[in-house]
Amino acid sequence: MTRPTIVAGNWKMHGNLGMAENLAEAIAAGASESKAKLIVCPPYPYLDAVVRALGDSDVHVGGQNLADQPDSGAFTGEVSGTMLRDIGCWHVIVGHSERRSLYGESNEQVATKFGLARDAGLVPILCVGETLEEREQGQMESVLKAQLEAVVRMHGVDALQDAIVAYEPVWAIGTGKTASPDQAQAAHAFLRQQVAAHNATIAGVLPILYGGSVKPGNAPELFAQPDVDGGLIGGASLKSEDFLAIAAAAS
Ligand code: G2H
Repeated sequence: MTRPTIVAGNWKMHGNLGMAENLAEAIAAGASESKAKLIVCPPYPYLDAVVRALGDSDVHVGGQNLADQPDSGAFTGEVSGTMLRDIGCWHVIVGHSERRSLYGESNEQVATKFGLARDAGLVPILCVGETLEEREQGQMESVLKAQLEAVVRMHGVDALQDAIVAYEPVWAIGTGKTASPDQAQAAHAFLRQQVAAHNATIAGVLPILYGGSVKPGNAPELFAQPDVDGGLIGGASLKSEDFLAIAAAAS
């Protein structure tokens, strides 16, 4: 089963308007060299400028989060999936570990956001991953299963048909520690098996990205794993040359 390689940049809360525009322009200029499908996820205030800077390149834009409420209402500080779609986003990250740990998002809240993203016509990038403590206590599989099953329980497995999953072990995020290719492959294969238990066809085409200190130097070995379909890149997505070098690791 062949799946496209996807390389998505999560810019987190970094940069300023000029940096966002320059980064988007540089990525757009190099995108045609890449065999991977490219996505960038800037901070909310720069989304519109990045959409414009990317012009008619094939690079897609995504939000880093969306509200857990339907389209509009008195939800100060929130941004809906419909608003993201309205300004040209095609994707949105849901359930990043920083949202789960720093802002207390539960599996159910993440599943709600996942459904609202799809309702808005966005392709959700569902992040899952275990902490170091959970891994050391042998709970990796149960944690991943609970995070994934919350979505399947709420929306059915068909909801994973137009979605992306990103495995991001929390212990590897921004720490410089990357999961080894074997560790990444084991987690990705487990996630795919979980989906296959519901529907083997959907499992076969579901892109599962790896995230956690991906860099140009480790991307080729990670992306060579049979169940690793690309990466969700944080720190290294803030320099166009590094992001494009990671994209170049796609076969
Ligand atoms: C994990 C990743 C991007 P980094 O959060 O989502 O960040 O590559 O900096 O570990």
